[in-house]
Amino acid sequence: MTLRLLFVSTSVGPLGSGMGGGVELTINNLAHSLLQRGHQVQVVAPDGSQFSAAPIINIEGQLQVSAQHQSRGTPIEMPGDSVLGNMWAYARRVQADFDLIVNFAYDWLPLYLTQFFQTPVAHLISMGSLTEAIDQVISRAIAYSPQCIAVHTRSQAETFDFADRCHVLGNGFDLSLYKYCAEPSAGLAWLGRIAPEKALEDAVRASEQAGLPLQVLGHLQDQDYFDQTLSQFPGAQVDYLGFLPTDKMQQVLRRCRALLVTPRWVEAFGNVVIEALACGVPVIAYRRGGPAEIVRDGETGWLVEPDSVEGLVDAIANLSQINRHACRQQAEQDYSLAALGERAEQWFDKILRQP
Ligand code: HBI
Repeated sequence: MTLRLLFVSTSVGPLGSGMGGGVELTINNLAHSLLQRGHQVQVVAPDGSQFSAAPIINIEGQLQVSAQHQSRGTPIEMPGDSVLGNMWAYARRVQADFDLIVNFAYDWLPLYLTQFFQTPVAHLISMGSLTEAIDQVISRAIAYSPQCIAVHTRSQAETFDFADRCHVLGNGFDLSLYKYCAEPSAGLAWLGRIAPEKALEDAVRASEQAGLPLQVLGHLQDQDYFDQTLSQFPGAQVDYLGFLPTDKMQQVLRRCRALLVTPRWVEAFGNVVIEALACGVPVIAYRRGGPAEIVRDGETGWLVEPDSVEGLVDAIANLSQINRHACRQQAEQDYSLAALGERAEQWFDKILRQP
């Protein structure tokens, strides 16, 4: 059965700006995978969004404060002319034209509104547990609509006390965008939003100790943190290339010997891990969160004791044991658009079959 789907985007930035981090790629990939299966998709997003995969409605208003720097007790805050409020006012107006509404914002409002909509609302939760208020409102949404919550990995689900009530969706990518590279010609890579919870400093220190250059790509969210990291390791050879669109990013990534993934927090998934594997690039990651569920230790990369820089350096020294073709094969087996589309349809079916 073809579904008419309304995607309501993250509230922290326009699609295409990089401010939404991994959610931007997730929305793009999920739209592609469902369009390929004959469903209709329309996207609602903050003004200034760029989106090629499906028709997009740009909504004005003030962006939400990013949740990942809030402490557990932080109360919900909404700016005056909230883009989140405006996006959901639009969704309410058009809900009768859709079979299902999918929310991608890690925010209180859409979760709270679940019970007030006639069209079923589904939520793809993009981070682990961060605040009491969000945990409580997700539990309330599950009480009203038991199948409505999906996450990316089991370890992300485990950060919530309703772990067994979440669908684990993984993620999926248009692997044709990532060109396999059998022979690396560059040093190491680090990819992601540049902010303290991503612990770029560990990758810089490890590259300095390994005597290899480090190419850094991603949205520069915290300039002070970045400056402080570079000044801490004057001997490191760090090249910051900015936030690049997928094609330009993979042209850099594919030539690298390995991607270093150094999350200080429980990374919900780690889109960058799949992007590296798709290029044949081994992944060296802390054994923490989503990346630890994805990387096959000793086969498609190395899993390292969390926060151990010497562990990263040892893994870098053992890269020759990793077969780059096995990395590409893993991406094709588990993380293609077809695999994601299949898992998403199963999730939607369960929601739509609820009494
Ligand atoms: N914070 N309030 C809020 N809402 C979001 O949708 C959000 C966020 N912080 C980070 C974020 N989304 C994404 O970058 C991650 O979920 C990937």
